[in-house]
Order: sequence, then C-alpha cells, then structure tokens
Amino acid sequence: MPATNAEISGIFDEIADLLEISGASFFRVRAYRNASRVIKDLSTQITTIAADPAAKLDDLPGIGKDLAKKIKTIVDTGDLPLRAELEDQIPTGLMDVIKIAGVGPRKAHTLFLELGVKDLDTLGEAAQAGKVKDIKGFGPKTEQNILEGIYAVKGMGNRIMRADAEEYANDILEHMRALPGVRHMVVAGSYRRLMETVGDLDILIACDEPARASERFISYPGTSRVIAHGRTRSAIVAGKNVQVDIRIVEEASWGAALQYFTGSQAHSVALRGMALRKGLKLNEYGVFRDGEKIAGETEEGVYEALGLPWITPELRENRGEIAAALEDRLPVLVELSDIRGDLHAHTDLTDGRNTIGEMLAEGRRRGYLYVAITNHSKRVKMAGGLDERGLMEHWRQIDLLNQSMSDTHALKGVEVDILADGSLDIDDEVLAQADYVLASVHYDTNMTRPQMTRRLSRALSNRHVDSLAHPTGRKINERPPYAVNMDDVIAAASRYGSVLELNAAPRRLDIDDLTSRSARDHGVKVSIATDAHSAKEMDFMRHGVNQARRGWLEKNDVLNTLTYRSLMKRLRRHNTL
Ligand code: DGT
Ligand code: CA
Ligand code: CA
Ligand code: ZN
Repeated sequence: MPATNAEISGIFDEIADLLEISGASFFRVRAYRNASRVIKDLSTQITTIAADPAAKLDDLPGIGKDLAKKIKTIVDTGDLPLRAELEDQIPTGLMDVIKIAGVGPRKAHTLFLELGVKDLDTLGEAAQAGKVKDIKGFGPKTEQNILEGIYAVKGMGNRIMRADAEEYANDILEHMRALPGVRHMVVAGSYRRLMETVGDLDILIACDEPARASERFISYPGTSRVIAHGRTRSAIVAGKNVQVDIRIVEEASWGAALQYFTGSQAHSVALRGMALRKGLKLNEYGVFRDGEKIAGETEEGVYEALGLPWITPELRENRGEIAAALEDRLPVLVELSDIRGDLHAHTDLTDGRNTIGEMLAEGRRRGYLYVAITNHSKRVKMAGGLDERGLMEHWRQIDLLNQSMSDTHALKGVEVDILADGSLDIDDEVLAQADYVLASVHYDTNMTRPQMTRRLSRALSNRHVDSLAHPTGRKINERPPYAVNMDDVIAAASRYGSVLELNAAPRRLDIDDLTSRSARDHGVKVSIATDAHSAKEMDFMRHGVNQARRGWLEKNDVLNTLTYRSLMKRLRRHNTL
C-alpha cells in the first residue's frame, strides 16, 4: 500500500503518462499531472490526514472533491482502477520508449499510430530504416537521438564504467586498511583485468582478524544497502548502483584465490583443463597432486605449477594468452611510462578550457616531448570550430610559442570533420600546413554499414590525414558504435599508412580491445590520445594505456611512444606519400 505522498503522486503521474500515450485529451492528462504535483508539494503526509477522522482531504490546498475521492481509493486499495485499465490497453513496451530522452508520451503515441511502434525493438527497427525522421515533428536529429536513446535505456544500470568504479574501489580499500593485520588486499575480477566496464567489484582480502573484516566492510560509509553479510563473504551496494563483493580468504591459499577470482572464467576453465591433463587439480584453494597441495600461496606459484609464466590479468580472456605463454611469446605490453606525448588536445580557442600554454605545461609536467593541439574545424559550430583562416592564425601562434619552449613541442594540429561523403571540411592546401591531422565524424551518423565504411576509408585516403579519431563513435552506456566494418577501416589505414586513435576518454575508449588487437595484427599503429578538453583531462592517458594493454599492444605498436624527432620524420614521410 502506498505510504508516502511521493508514491501516491507517482501513481497519478503514471496515469497521466498512460493517458497521453493512449492519445487522451490534453485537459484530461493535465488534470492528473496537476494532481500529482499538488500531492508532491504537500507538507503533510496524506496517510496521516486520511487516518484522522476530524481532518478532511479536500481541505488541503488544490484538492477538490473528485481528487479527494481518488486519493482515498489509493489509500484504501493501493491503486486506482484506471491505471490497470490503461495498462491493459497499451503495449507495455511503450513505457520503455518514453524513458528515451526527448521522447515523451505524446511522441510515443505518434510513433504507435504512425509506425506501429510497440517497444524499444520495433522503434529501433523503424529508426534504423529511416522511417522516424519522416514523421511530422520528428526529423533526422530526433531519429539519431532515438537510436542513441534506445541503447542508453537498454544498457541503463547494467555495467559501470571502470573509471567510475575506480573511485569506489580506492575509497573502499582505504576504508579497509584500518583493519588490523591486513596481509593482502586486491580488487580482483574484471576490475583487475582492466576491463572498460565492470559488473561488480570483487575485493579479496587475507588478514589476521578475519572476523572483523566483514564487519568493517559493511560499515563502509558509502553503503546504500547490505546484500549479504557472512563470515567469509559479504556484499553491499555502494553509492547508487555499484555492487561490491568481499571474500575473506586464508593467507596460505591467497595466490589460488586471487587467480580464481580474477578470472576470466574462460581463462580459468582453460587452466583447469591444463591442470587435469597434467594429473593436477586446480581450484580456489590451490594446485593439488594426489590430494597434496603443491602451490597456492602465490599467484606466480600457481602458474608455475602448471608450467606457465605468470600471465598479466588484462590478458586473461582465453584469447590465445595461454598458448603464447607456453611458447614464451607473451607480448611485452605498452606502459604509461612509454608514452612520450599526447596527440589529441583542445584549447580554449574552441571548446577546451585551458590555453595552449597551459596544455603544454601539463605535458611538460608529465615528461612529454610533444602535445598535438587539435582544435575542431568549422563544421563543428557548437564547439566554435575554426575555418581555414582561423587555423592558419592559430598555427602561427603555435609556431611562436614553440620558439620560446624547448622541451615540450606543440604540434600544429586540427580535428577536421569528415563530411557525409568522406571528404573533409578544410581545404587540402591548408591541411598540408599542419603537423598532425586528426579526422573524425560528428554528424550524419545514421547510415548503413557500407556507407559509413566507405566514408571513413575515403577520409583515410586523404594523404594529409594522419589519424582517425574515436573511430567508431561509441560512448559507453550512452551511444552505440556506428554501423561500420572495422576490418575494412583497418585495411584502409594500412593501405594509406595512417593510424587509428585509441581515444582514452573513459566513456569512449574507442577503439576497443579487440579492434586494437586487430590493428596490431595488420601492422596498423595506434595512437593513444586523451581528447583532453582541459589540462586535467590529460590524465585520461592511463585509461587509454589500460585498454591498449587489453588489446595486446606493445610499445612499438603505439605511435606516441616515438620521440619527437622520430614522430616528425614519420609524419613528414606519410604526408608526402
Ligand atoms: P563482471 O563483474 O561481470 O565485470 O565480471 P567478473 O569477471 O568480475 O565476474 P564476477 O564478478 O561474476 O566473478 C569474479 C570472478 O570470479 C570471475 O572473473 C571468475 C570467478 N568466477 C565467478 N564465477 C565462477 C565460476 O562459476 N567458475 C569459475 N571458474 N570462476 C568463476
Ligand atoms: Ca566482478
Ligand atoms: Ca562478483
Ligand atoms: Zn577531439
């Protein structure tokens, strides 16, 4: 039974939504919306008044006889019959459709009438087929928003961006360190494997007073709900939606537990199969031969018992790492300290927050040899994109600045917009003056796979283009990748000697791990670049390096591990191809 005013108000709101979806008159819908607002704004709880025989509901401000009756029904029965009636008439999937930003119940009604849209899937098909934009009051921009909105609604709350989870991970570890005698403590699972998103966090701990570990854990101040509370295992929800598991293990089996709870499951299953073939048994307590424990205290020991070198967690996906380990050809993965510069940065001349000087100073603080200043071009009006003249003037400033700085060079760059046909919005003669040209797509993204593939490949065929920025356009939990054949794009990059960007912004991480690996296999270099819109965002580099490591990239696969001289030599050669 609804207890609070907020819940009663919610019922009126839902009825208003349902009425609107079903095409009810404006006045009828408005009556329910008003009721919802009046109730939400009341300073007294309705249930208190309803329980008091001396008080009357219709004495409350804004509540007449009719509404008082409806409220009484809700208080007595928990609902209004109208809600169930409407729910019977209207496809339930339309309630998901109105969760899309910019699609209210009114628009949902139109989509239902015009296109027979019943739920997110039928809406997605219609939008993909370009039918939505032709409806009166919709248009191409709404169609695009809808495609992205479907993706966002479907992905809502499922997985958390690693960078967001990181804040909780560090905070909880900090909280747990107050425990006496912590021997080992690690966040295992997908988090340790450096995945771009995590389903939940898995903390593993070995300590002298295990009984106190669970208590300490569930007393974490950021806990919004305790899911489980046990002696060796507990779970909480931290903040709004970050589930955190903790497992308290024996120090003697630390290595085996760490291996087990780091996963991935596919990797561990493969290891277990190997163990069996060797007459061994592997589980979360150790490696056993004839019931006798031969390893388990350290993770290295576990791998060694199986005849393997230790495999770094970000490779543990059963994607060939075990065979590579057996043959002693595991990649030597790129590290943050290998990075010599940032090849995608914006300044306050367009939509960035800091000056060129400030971006360079941050680069120098990081020990970088170069920072490519890559502001937007004219097509990206919202960001104050530069036209040909603006760019030439901008680059003159950069030349001047470089004369007064010696250790960190600013590259004269641009992030040129790729038009729908794959041509660029800045003249070739001007692009020829740049040190570094990024090309990227910002508009007209709802095209077929072959169209988008041709568009990106054509952009790469321009000899002034050095790199394709955020190649698939995806934003985690927000926007799906373009329909594009990345194999063909990689082939084009290889043909024209250009590189693909691994955009290090945590919500982009574009290209992903598998695409990085494919680029590497085809000899296409990857540039790990932050797309920083402030000096602070240059710290995104570490997220990009994490993703690159999951993609098996080594130092030599990454363009911005080159020194300034080698980079300039390579870029000049590329430009005159
Ligand atoms: P997530 O949380 O969805 O991002 O992915 P993980 O990999 O963190 O998975 P999670 O949290 O369900 O479990 C943590 C680790 O525990 C997982 O990576 C491997 C291990 N694990 C969980 N369930 C099983 C299982 O049934 N078999 C095996 N071999 N390992 C498991
Ligand atoms: Ca997990
Ligand atoms: Ca878990
Ligand atoms: Zn950018």
